[in-house]
Amino acid sequence: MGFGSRVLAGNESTAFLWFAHMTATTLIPLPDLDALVHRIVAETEVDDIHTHLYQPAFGPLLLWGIDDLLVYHYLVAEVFRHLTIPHETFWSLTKQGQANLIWHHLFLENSPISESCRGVLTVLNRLGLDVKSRDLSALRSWFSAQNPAEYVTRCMQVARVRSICMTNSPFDQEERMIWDSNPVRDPRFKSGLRIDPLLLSWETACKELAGWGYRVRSTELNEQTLSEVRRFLADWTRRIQAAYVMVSLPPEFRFPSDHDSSALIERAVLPHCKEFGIPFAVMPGVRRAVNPLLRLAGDGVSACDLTFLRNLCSGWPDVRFLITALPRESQHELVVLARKFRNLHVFGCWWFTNIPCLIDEMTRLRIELLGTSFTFQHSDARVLDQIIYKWEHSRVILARVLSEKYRGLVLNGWQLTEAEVRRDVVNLNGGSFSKFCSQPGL
Ligand code: FIX
Ligand code: ZN
Repeated sequence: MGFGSRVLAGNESTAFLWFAHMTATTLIPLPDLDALVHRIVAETEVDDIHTHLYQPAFGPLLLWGIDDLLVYHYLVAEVFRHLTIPHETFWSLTKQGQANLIWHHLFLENSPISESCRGVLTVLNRLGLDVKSRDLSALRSWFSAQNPAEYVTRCMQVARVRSICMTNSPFDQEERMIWDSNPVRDPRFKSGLRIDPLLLSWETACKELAGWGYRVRSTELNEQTLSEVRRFLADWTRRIQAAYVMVSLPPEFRFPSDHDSSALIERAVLPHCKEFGIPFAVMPGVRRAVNPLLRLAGDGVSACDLTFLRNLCSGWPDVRFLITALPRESQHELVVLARKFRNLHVFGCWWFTNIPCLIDEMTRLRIELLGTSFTFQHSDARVLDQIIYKWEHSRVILARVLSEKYRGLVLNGWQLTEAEVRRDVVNLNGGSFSKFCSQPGL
């Protein structure tokens, strides 16, 4: 079906889609709508608004290639279900040794049908590599011949990702050293200022701030300390050109409360976000280190109370809040909150919710209650190549859900142009986010 064809709703002669720029008279049966929506969703470039990737100038911080794909913490958690060796023995292996074990247990001894395993195969297949020979050494040779800078471009092209937002933490020593060397910015890579230690472990963070020359005292969250915290936030926001300030939160997080985080948020973070006109992104529901033996793979999820979000949105109507929540149980309440507060923008299916059955459920829920005024997905990729699978797997679901929704409109006699479908898809993949971030009058 060409662009600009006209779509008829099966035998419903009054219900049709009207595609713009077209050979206007071609009548297309409704079943073709599906293919068109899939194509538009597949073609439309996305802004990936939360990842753990870095621009190539950050050197070893940018992870990519087969071994990093295999030792992704999602797969580490899965392989321990099959291993009988002590955890420490696994950790004492080299990255390749760990990857060998993961390949053996999750790909050879069992079919790789979990979402994270399937993702590795999607990546390899879309890069044109042979997966059927199951030859890990051959895969390694191919990856070792790639040049990281060119490979970034290739992955972004294959994944049709236009921009990638990094997670940048001043509290990460390795990353700080790179910022200190004033890396030339790659315009495709945006920044998010990550401040978990500041809000969740104030005493330790305070010592670090003091060491960096800020006149802060951990015992007193007084005017001077809070204004120095604001100076710290301002310095880093300018330095990294942060698009937003970001924190992940434990299930028991409350606001307001008598925890240090409350004063820090109320008297430093929120005034800072207001002054710089940038959102505060909150990611609630993660229970860190449920099993510390698994290291990065050991975090879990617990139901969380979103009252803090209602309090933030209603108490600070002139601050914008971004949110992605980890528990499945929070998703309905969250979307209803977004209907009540225009300073709240929901984004992505985070981590344990980034699996097809929940992406499908959450996307329907969000579209049915919010239309296109949310951000459909973010990749949360830690390994560059993952953007290929995370976006492809999600796009298939978005296309399916959208196509069903449009079909319902057509059956009601609504007419719709291809340009309108493209507009909706753009909005769901970064357009609504940009509008939200630059919305005047908040
Ligand atoms: O807090 C976060 O940003 C999480 O996404 C990570 O901590 C987590 O480890 C992850 O990679 C999830 O996808
Ligand atoms: Zn993340």
